[in-house]
Amino acid sequence: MPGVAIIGGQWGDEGKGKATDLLGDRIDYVVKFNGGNNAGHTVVIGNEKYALHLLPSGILTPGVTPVIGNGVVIDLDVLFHEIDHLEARGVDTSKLRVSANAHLITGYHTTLDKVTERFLGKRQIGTTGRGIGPAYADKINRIGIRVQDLFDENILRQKVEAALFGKNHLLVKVYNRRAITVNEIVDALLVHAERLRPMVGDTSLELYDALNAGRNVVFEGGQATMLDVDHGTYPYVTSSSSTAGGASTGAGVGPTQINRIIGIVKAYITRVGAGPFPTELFDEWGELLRTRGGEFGTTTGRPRRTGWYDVPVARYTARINGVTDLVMTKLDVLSGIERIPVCVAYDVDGVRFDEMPVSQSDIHHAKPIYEYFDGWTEDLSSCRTFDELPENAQLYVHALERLSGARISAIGVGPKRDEIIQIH
Ligand code: 2SA
Ligand code: GDP
Ligand code: MG
Repeated sequence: MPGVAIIGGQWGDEGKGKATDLLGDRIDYVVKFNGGNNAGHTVVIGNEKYALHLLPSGILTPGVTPVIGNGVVIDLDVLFHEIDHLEARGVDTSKLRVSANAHLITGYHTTLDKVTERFLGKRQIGTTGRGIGPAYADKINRIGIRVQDLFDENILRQKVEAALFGKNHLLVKVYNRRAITVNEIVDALLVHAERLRPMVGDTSLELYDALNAGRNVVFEGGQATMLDVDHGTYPYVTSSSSTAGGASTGAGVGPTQINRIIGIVKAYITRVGAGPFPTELFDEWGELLRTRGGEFGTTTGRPRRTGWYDVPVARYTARINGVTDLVMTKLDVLSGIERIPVCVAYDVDGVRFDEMPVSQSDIHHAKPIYEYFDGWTEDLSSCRTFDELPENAQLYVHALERLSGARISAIGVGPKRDEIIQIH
């Protein structure tokens, strides 16, 4: 502490929500800096299970100030639905702060996301259909609608008009859909303006002041390194910066104020949506990981693709993010597997790659080179210290630590808040 980033180290769903929650008692602010309601973080507290999409998962810890940073794209219907849902379950959301510079997802973004995917056919990305890509495209194209635009109807109307220009042509002529009117979008946005107003501010300045006052701030990454628009398996990526650098731009905080960068990795690996995945399993082992690990999307319920731990991915994550330590989740899921394969390098058409290949074609052709580790049969969920783990589980963790190039500071042994072994 004070500035800690939590970053997905694989293709998402590593258990970032749980890792953020783990630091809960010591944190003052939790900032979501990228993505939108494509994210899905599941946190289990006691017998209660919470699925969060747009709100940072730190909102579940009393006293924490949750922040939606400028790098996020916000669907206001979803935001208020999520707030109402949490309030109904007794969670206090009154401290939520929202950046005036965050962009808004509107009806035309979700429509475009869905129709474009359909028309891509075999080249589909497998998006979550939440309008994420089109909203970021407008941002980069400088025709996005920002939170602050809600508070001047004239400006809002002009901006929506500019954003719709061209889109209606596409929707009607290419995709055979009805045209979207300026009025319907403006009305749908303005419905939320007054409720949102008190939450809106200069969150970059608020975080600057907080960090300078010695407050502990967690920057909670959505998606993951391999889904980052620059560093992931492009074009099979999300449209935001989900690596550590994104925490700085997406929250408006200088990089030197982020002191610790925690990469979250599973003891195996999953992916949702399309795109290359070298260790993917299509056999009963893949099914076992999916069933045991509960590998179904938090947002869409889609079954996740599953595979063995991938060292080149972990090494890449450690490098791209400047990871200070790794948290490894879901070690418990591997109990009962006699010999656990770990991909230590790739074979690309006869050439060995110890590091992630830079060429997209090479990543698509990469075949895993496996090393095998003896497994264990014990249930790990009650282990709370490293020494309590079966010897082979200890050896597995030590081997992955050595191969991945970053120290492992905690190990997840179950979905519950306390089912974790803290090493450092
Ligand atoms: P998008 O919707 O434009 O961001 O989709 C682009 C790619 O990014 C992937 N993506 C994700 N991968 C894993 N988990 C995500 N969130 C949900 C969860 C997923 C769900 O946490 O469980 O519920 O299905 C997430 N969000 C985006 C997506 O699969 C595309 O490959
Ligand atoms: P996120 O997107 O990275 O926050 O991860 P998700 O919440 O989408 O998916 C991770 C899932 O794994 C959730 O259902 C968690 O409750 C669960 N989980 C987290 N850590 C562990 C662990 O150590 N063991 C087990 N069995 N489940 C875990
Ligand atoms: Mg998730």
